[in-house]
Amino acid sequence: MVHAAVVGMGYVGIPVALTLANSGINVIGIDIDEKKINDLNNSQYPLEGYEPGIKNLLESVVKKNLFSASLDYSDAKDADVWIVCVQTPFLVSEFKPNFNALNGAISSISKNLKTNATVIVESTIPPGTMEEVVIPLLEKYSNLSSGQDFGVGHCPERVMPGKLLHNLTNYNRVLGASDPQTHSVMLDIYSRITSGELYRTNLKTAEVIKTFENTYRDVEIAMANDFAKYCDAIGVDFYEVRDQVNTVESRNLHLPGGGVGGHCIPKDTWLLAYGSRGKYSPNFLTMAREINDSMPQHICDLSIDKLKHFGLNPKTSSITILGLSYLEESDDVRNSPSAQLYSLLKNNVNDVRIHDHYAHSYPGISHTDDIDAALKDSNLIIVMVAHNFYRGLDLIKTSKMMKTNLLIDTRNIFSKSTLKESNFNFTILGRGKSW
Ligand code: SAJ
Repeated sequence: MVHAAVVGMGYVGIPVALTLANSGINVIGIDIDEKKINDLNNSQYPLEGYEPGIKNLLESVVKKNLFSASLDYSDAKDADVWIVCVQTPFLVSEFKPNFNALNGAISSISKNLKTNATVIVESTIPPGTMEEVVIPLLEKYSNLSSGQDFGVGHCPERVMPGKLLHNLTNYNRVLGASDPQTHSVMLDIYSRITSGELYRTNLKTAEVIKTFENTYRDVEIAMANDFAKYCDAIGVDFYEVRDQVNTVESRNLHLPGGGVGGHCIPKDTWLLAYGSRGKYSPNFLTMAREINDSMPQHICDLSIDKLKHFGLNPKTSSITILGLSYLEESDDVRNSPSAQLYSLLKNNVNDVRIHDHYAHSYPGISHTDDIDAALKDSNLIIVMVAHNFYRGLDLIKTSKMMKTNLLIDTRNIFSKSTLKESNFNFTILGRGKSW
């Protein structure tokens, strides 16, 4: 094994490249972003977010000359293994995946692929993509034949921001390939990376395992959201119900919220649906996705109704959204439900503010990390993210800072008694309202 190349220096690619280099083989990280390349070569972690251990690991492998980064695929033309970790977004309005990054990576690899090399895709892709898109593209520019002259594998990523190295070095992994030689190369690679189990299967099964894995979670969350709206409609406390239901073995009701964000859950159901190529429409699964997608609109409707109920004109009111990240205790804002809620509210409400003390920036949204500025003279607070910081807010002080004491808690972080003691007129998603 001479060396490996990892294409896509993002949340997936960087940990893979550094962990692989740390196992003692030379790794080149390839990306199209020159700043990222320069940062990496200067041992600067280029992504936002706190990832335990990653800065030290980067410094160590750069110092040992085991890792370097480049814009140029030809720098890796001697690579024995190529690992592709680029984004694969889905265009819901057109019901098709955006393969620009994948096609770009695979075409460039194809022009630099050496005989007997192995190409492994970690990106999450619709079932059928390896055989119908990746292999033909690799053969097109390399004039090599898959199976004879090079191997192809699919090892779907299983990352979670904030726990990148931990998950990568402990989680089980699925190794999809169509020949034993490629499986043995993948076993060598991934046994260097993780102590978890390595399960061998074929390419399409590996694609389905990953898309099912996340679709399953999306459906679990959609169930919680639909149950919560049902409970609000008939005046029952969803959280009381959930506690009792979850005492029954093999029940695991999830939590409702203002939406489902992140880099993978919002798109993987669509990738799965697309992968059946029209042979089957998983309507139940896509309906669950649409329920989760509708949550920011549901919260927007609750907010406007609440303002009007208390005689306030939305146009001249002020709303404070607490939380911009897609997940508590994270600075990751990808597919942020709060950003979607912000856009919906801005169509109806004059002054919409977003507070977050982790998130750095979001295109088109200027949020603040000053909680007092976010709350002062506001009419309505909407808790969208369960950051611990919000649980510690002095609600009596907060109540006095506001013009009117209206509050919508989508993450059930405040108890009803605390909210009542602080004179808030509140709605808790799934737990009804105080007015
Ligand atoms: N969410 C809810 N209710 C819940 C759980 C989550 O509304 O009960 C929302 C979150 O607020 C967030 C979104 O869903 O906006 C996604 O949350 P997540 O916990 O699933 O976080 P992700 O997107 O980082 O999920 C990743 C996924 N892993 C991969 O795609 C490889 C997911 O499959 C994992 O279960 C999750 O990490 C994990 O827990 O490790």
